[in-house]
Amino acid sequence: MPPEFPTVCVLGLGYIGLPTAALIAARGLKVVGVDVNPAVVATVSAGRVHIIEADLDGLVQNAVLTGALVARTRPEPADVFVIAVPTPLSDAKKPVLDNVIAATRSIAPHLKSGDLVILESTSPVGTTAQISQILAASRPDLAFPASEADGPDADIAIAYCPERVLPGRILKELVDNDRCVGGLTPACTAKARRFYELFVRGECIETAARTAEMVKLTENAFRDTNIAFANELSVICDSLDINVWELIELANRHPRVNILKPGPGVGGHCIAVDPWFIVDAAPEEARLIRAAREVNDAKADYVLDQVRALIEAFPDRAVTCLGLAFKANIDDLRESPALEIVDKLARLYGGRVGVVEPFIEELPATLSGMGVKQLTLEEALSQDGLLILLVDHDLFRKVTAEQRGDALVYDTRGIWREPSPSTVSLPQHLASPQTGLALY
Ligand code: SAJ
Repeated sequence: MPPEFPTVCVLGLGYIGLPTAALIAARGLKVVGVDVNPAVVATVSAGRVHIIEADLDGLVQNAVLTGALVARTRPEPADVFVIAVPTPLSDAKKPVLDNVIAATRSIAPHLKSGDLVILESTSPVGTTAQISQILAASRPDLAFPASEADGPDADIAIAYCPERVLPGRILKELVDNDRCVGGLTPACTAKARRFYELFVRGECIETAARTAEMVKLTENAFRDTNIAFANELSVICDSLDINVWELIELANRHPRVNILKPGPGVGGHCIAVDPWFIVDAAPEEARLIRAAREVNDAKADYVLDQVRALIEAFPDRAVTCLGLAFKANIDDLRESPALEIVDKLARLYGGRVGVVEPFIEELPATLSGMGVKQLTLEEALSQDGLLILLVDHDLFRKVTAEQRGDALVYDTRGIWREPSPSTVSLPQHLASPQTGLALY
């Protein structure tokens, strides 16, 4: 029996699109990867990758070598079209769908009866129905599914199927994780499920498109709200002079309590972004979700205020921030609270600020332009200055109390629980015998 989906066109060759395209190609389907950035197309066409992700380079190289994957700047006819383009936030915290709409318009001329269109990009509820309307207006010769109705079988199937992968484990999780498959009609859902079952080992669970759109947003809003609870706890504990790390460790001994970890704020292009899509759709009802976003966004300025108080109290000490990435052990600075804090410190103290970031070769120009120096961890530890730990990279976790010596430590991630012999971890114990410093 001939394959139902011999050719697939993946639009957007980023963190999700490129691994998805390579995985589908590895399953023997012909894949046309499309990106509006010619440099990305050139890189992939050469069998190389422009993003750091475990095992992706080998998969792409092999797919390109065998001809299973080709990269183009414009879509071509296919049996399945997967839209995996960015959906950023505007300054007003509104979803920006320009990329999704442009990708939708670009595939319209290539559609034929029997094709399947899948939206994977994180999108506001109702976007899948919106792209169906856009396509219907472009191709009156074809019948498109009405949103949610059981309507007659359309010529084109349309579904929303979000990914839920963790950077660094993308190829594994794309295959192993359960997948939510949300068609505009049951026939669309069934067709999309048959497609994903070609390369997904997790369960492909059927639902309606609007529910699938909300699932993705819900997962990340849930995580953001739980992180906000931890962050708010850390601020409360500072004011009550309680060690928040000890508090959480004890509370989590309860069999049904799992409090997440405080940090300097929430970064990345998902957790810090997706909850705003819900707030935008239901501004009156999404009060807790909005409040969580505001708590997490405010944490960076809270940390900044604590650091400024330290710097003012210890004018002779060198200041070194440990970490710029938005989370541990990656090089991604997108929406990073650490980067925001260092940037604001640099505007205040310029060349007095140093940074250790083991996952990047050189500092962003905005920082080096203000005189910020990139140091090695050894250089930072040798200064006995102020160490502001912002990212819990494994490299930093290994630093012992002895190695920290006489440095004054502000550990925003709670990875150095044992205090150095002559210093105390700030801000939980803001008073210190050596300094008489009391910051409340
Ligand atoms: N963070 C904390 N404390 C915690 C956990 C995280 O401060 O206890 C911070 C991190 O430092 C980081 C931010 O939150 O700055 C986000 O970290 P993350 O690991 O939650 O975020 P992502 O964006 O790498 O991955 C998330 C995951 N979503 C969920 O866990 C619900 C991943 O499964 C999603 O696929 C991904 O977002 C996405 O693509 O949406």
